[in-house]
Amino acid sequence: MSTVEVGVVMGSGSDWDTLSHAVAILQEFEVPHEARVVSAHRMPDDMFAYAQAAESRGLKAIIAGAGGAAHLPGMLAAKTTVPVLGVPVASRHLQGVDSLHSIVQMPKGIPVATFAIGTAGAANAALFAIAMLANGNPVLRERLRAWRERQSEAARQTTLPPVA
Ligand code: RP5
Repeated sequence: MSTVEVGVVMGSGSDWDTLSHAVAILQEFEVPHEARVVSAHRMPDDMFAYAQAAESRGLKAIIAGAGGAAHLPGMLAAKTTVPVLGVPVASRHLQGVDSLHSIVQMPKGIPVATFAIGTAGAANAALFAIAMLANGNPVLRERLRAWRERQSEAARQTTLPPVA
């Protein structure tokens, strides 16, 4: 039986530079996860199968990243009630604004939680998935609290360069 709790899927191998930032966070928090390419338009049957099996496989969240006409998160969300966290990937021509609009503008009834364009969005999607899982997992909650505290301390320690 699978122990995967968070699925990270992306429309293309070219999205990996972005979505790897989500995977890095999941690894750091030791959250069981998987990462794979599930293209909405190049492998639509696989995409439907992935979404349809998500709940029975025990997935608690799906982080889905795509660029351009980024229909992957919305189509996954249409086929499962497992929460879908959408990450707009920066596209070559429109720098990801197209991806953002494609993912965030879901019509009423099928929500996709949409994050920032690019690597910050990918990392934050993972942190958000962890925050959801932490509702029922005190160990994960403590890891998240400690991670935030380290981040705060790093910000406190910031030294600014002299005025030029
Ligand atoms: C989308 O098209 C992918 O999510 C990717 O961001 C974009 C470009 O894909 P490739 O042409 O690089 O495979 O489906």
